[in-house]
Amino acid sequence: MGTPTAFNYGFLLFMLPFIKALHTKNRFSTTSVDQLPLMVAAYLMFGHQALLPVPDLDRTDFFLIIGSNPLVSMGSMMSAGNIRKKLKAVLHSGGKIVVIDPRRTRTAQLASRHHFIRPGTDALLLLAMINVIFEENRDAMHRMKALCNGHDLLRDMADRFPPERVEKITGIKAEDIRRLAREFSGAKTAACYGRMGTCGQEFGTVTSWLIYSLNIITENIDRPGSLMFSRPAVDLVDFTGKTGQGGHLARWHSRVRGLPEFSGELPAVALADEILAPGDGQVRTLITIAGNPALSSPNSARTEKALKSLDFMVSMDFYINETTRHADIILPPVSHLESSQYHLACLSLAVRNTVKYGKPVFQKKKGAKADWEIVRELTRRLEESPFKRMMAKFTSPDMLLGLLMRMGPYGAKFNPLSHGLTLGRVKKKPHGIDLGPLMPCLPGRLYTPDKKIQLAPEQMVDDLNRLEEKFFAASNIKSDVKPDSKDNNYDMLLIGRRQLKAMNWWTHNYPCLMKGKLACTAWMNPEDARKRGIHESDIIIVSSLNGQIKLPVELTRNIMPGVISIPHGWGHDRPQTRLSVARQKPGVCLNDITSHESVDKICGMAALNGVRVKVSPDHDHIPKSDAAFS
Ligand SMILES: Nc1nc2c(c(=O)[nH]1)N[C@H]1C(S)=C(S)[C@@H](COP(=O)(O)OP(=O)(O)OC[C@H]3O[C@@H](n4cnc5c(=O)[nH]c(N)nc54)[C@H](O)[C@@H]3O)O[C@H]1N2
Ligand SMILES: Nc1nc2c(c(=O)[nH]1)N[C@H]1C(S)=C(S)[C@@H](COP(=O)(O)OP(=O)(O)OC[C@H]3O[C@@H](n4cnc5c(=O)[nH]c(N)nc54)[C@H](O)[C@@H]3O)O[C@H]1N2
Ligand SMILES: [Mo]
Repeated sequence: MGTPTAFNYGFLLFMLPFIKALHTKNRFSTTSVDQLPLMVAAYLMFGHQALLPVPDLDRTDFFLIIGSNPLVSMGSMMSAGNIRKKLKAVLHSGGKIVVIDPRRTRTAQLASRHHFIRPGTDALLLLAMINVIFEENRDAMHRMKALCNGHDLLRDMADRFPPERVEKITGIKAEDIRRLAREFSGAKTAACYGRMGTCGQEFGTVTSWLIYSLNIITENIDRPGSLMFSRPAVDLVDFTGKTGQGGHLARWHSRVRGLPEFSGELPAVALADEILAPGDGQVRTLITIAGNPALSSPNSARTEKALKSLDFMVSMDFYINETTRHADIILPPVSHLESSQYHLACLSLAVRNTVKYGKPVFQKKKGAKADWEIVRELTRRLEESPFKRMMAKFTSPDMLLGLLMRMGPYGAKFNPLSHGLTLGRVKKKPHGIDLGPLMPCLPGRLYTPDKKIQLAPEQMVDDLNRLEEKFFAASNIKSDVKPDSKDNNYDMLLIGRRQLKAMNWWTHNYPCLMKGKLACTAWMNPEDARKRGIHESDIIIVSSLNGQIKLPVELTRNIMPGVISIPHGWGHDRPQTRLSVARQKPGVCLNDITSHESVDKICGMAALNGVRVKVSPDHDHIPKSDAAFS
């Protein structure tokens, strides 16, 4: 399952019965190339995978952004209208925004301050900040104690990481780390938030834990202006929490590589293994729904080889793209403008509680089906129980949504005199209804057995050994980063990039979005270019242990020396697709050079950032200004 499923309430509401009817343990989604570390951290610390705190942007005095670029992404796992306006408001009211990113992003340029960080070392920065806060008695544990468990252990762990120990590795000076720790803990209110940069790396889960911990030990959780929990009109956390579906970790492992399951899913990097490796349990049939794993999973060549080798494949998608071209059958859903909209997932991550329902803009054609209708029909045909078959036939997303809303925190329940929410009432307000600012809700909302926040989950504490091994192994005491023996001469670190006028891979076929300057170019520091004899607009070769790509380069001081950035979303040159617009400007696929082997051990999240690469000029290629930017 790809990411657009998360924005499709009809699909989300009909997904579970469908998955149950399939009777398979081989379920994969883009969660494990995206936000999985946050969900694992939330599950281990708060007891529920979807109890994810968001920054209370409207009221914060100090906003620390690590590895996210909300001015381009528009906020992720944090829903807010007009992010630019909200960030500016923080600054105008005397607040501060600090950005930690290997690239000086648009967000970093708007912020009060920016620090470059070496990719993949955020956990060390956070440990050092926590170290300073405890060391200088700047923590608020005397007030937080009643709500938490394990702070002594967290303190002991952080004890091992004073700023001086990590400054060279992270690239942030010890005095800057101390200042940041003091500012964060000293602010009236503060919120630290991390996203793709902190999740998509080898230590994504530990980093996500430390981000939450930094907020918690400084009493910046569940308090206005800090990290808070949304309370949406349809509260799936509440609903699934009560039915015991708050999450599971490592109940089973993938057949080939032994990667852990999380809440019924195996990591996306294991999909190709399970298809390619013969033996009992080998996957021979695949259903893809709103996903393009051929390009969006690391090591695309390997994924494509796997897709090609299947016995049978079905895709639910409106495009014949790099993935669906391998399908035997494509089930096309109606377009977004022909479906009604309700943001089941996004409203659970909103910086202010609101509710809104959007009616379809266009009537769908006769015989056309929405995703939920396709899934419902498939469930009906797969399901063995006559009762479930009948249920599948007579329900609709709005029936379920209406029911969940009535039962929800603002709902009318079944009291005819209540003024509470019903779907009918929400539909009458097409501009939406404001349900007010985020409200404190702890400890009531925790799902941990002891109703306390777990500050030192075993899995996280154990993983610090791997972190130390990676960066401080004795064999490597002299150099500040331990290079893997096999990729010694891969001397640059590759990170990704999102572009304003594209949504992952799938919007590159919209003519209006492809007009103008949007292009697939690498960004590199002039210092690194000079050392390699590379000039502005040259075609360069970027190679990793998994492959190589060639693309034009742009030189900019907005990127940390030693780091190269390449946007994802490109690589539309594969044969047999029918993406006529995307094909005209194919670009290259970043995942041709990322690795399916490099993962976060706790949960199997793919390390998409911090990939070791070699960069050289392409001597065969004579740059021809515009033509180079294909
Ligand atoms: N315009 C646009 N908006 C989008 C999308 C899109 O494709 N286009 N995609 C949507 C999706 S699916 C998602 S998940 C969100 C993602 O939302 P964000 O996470 O806000 O988006 P990114 O631009 O990936 O930001 C990640 C940042 O982390 C930095 N980074 C990379 N490695 C590291 C590291 O090791 N440490 C630190 N500290 N930083 C690092 C990168 O330079 C980058 O600036 O965006 C969503 N919004
Ligand atoms: N190297 C690297 N790789 C990455 C990332 C990165 O930062 N760097 N980011 C990762 C992240 S955060 C994400 S979210 C993934 C995205 O990974 P994917 O979700 O696999 O990629 P998309 O291109 O967004 O694919 C979406 C597919 O859904 C289809 N689609 C769109 N809307 C609908 C709908 O309503 N119904 C149906 N049935 N189909 C629909 C589109 O046509 C397209 O085929 O990529 C991940 N991969
Ligand atoms: Mo994503």
